[in-house]
Amino acid sequence: MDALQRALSALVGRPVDTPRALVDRYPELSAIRLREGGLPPRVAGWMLRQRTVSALTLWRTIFIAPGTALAPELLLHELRHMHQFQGSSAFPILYVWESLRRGYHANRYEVDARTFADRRVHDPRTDPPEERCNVVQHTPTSVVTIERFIIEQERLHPEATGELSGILYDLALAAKMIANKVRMAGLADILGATDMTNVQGEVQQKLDVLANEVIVKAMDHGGRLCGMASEEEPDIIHITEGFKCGKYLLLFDPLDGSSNIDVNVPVGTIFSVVRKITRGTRAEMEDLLQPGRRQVAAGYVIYGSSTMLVYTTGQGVHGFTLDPSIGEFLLSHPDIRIPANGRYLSVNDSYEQHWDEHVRALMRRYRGMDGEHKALNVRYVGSLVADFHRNLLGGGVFCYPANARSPRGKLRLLYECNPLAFVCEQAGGAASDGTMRIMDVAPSELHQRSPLYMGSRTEVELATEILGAVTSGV
Ligand code: AHM
Ligand code: MG
Repeated sequence: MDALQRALSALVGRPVDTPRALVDRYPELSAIRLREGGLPPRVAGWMLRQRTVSALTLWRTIFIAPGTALAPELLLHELRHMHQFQGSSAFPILYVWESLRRGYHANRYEVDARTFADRRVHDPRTDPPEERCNVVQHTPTSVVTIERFIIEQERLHPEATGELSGILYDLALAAKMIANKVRMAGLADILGATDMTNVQGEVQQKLDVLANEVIVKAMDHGGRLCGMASEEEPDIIHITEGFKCGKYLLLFDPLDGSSNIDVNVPVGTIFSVVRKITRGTRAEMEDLLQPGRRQVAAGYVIYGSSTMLVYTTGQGVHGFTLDPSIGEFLLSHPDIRIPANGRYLSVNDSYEQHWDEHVRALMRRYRGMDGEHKALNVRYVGSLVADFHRNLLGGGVFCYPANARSPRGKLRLLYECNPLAFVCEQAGGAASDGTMRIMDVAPSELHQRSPLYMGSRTEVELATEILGAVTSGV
């Protein structure tokens, strides 16, 4: 056994943990797997006529040469190579080609990785999160639209094909159309549309069904998606025949919290993008049932006092506010960081009688009833996007525990938990189902439900501690 382990370790190295202090400071490093030793760094070294290179990234694994210090610059640099890998499976070939053409130091992938690591390490925004997040000041003649922002972000990725950016534009358009419908919802009665038939003689649809249709129609013809799944539909939504299929899939909840519309409470759209993993052009169930850590983009739109779109592609979280006068989403909240400690607790405690004793104990801790934890302020809108958005900006924890009536809770893993967990982790927070990191849960069905504890890192860690969980990533 020992001999086998030694042989394996000589080939693929041995796993090492990413230092906790580094993950705390750079939460994005929780996405990497580290191995020390093995053949990969040596083979890469031989190619460069050295004994070894200090680090080499292959897909999600970073191989470190023995004795290499785990400096943040190095790990962030390699993390960037991991993103480049995710952007194109042809990355190793493109990398070698770039090195031959421009030389190792001028290789665009190297320049990009150096800039990324350098900026992240020296950017003052990486200091411990403040209670307030950044808000952009636009001048009367210069604004950053979502389009400009996406293009500028894309330039940082030499390997980007523009397809993901296209998906984000199309989603922004769908969001504007839905925002428009939501704004008009209160007028439906006045305009006489409650008899199920509108002025054109068309049957009036419920807003969530309408939002579903808006998104499907905005997304199905761009040639970037090969399929979709919606909380509103039971099965895979295939791309209509005649339209080109792409390599991404979109999962979404078109109008979350839609029962709140009648009482003028904010509602939202939640979305998640994953890459196709099966062969062939049509989406398969396997493509949709991927764990959340494989998401390449995710976000939400909140239709509140203003409409905001917040998204991540794994490079931080950025928020855009819709300026209705020009019909554009403008960058308003760049690089959102969630405060490490919570201020708010969002939970529906009318289920208390159905919770188990551990959940009750956790809620007592959050309320400061044990005399140890600072009491959190309870705020529960009952509209996930609104509750999450407030906690993201102000610090807090959103909980939807399992209970005796709903043993898996209420929220859907693929349409609600995973996308918001990706946003939350990218903002420096955490998300758990009480026993494990949400984004590591392997889904087995499209409409699977999951308990959810999500928000400021300290509060989610308390949840996993009290619920007796062995966690990864939180
Ligand atoms: P929906 O997808 O049917 O709209 O339900 C999801 C909503 C969430 O927005 C919200 O957090 C939750 O349901 C509220 O549920 P409850 O009323 O059980 O607290
Ligand atoms: Mg929902």
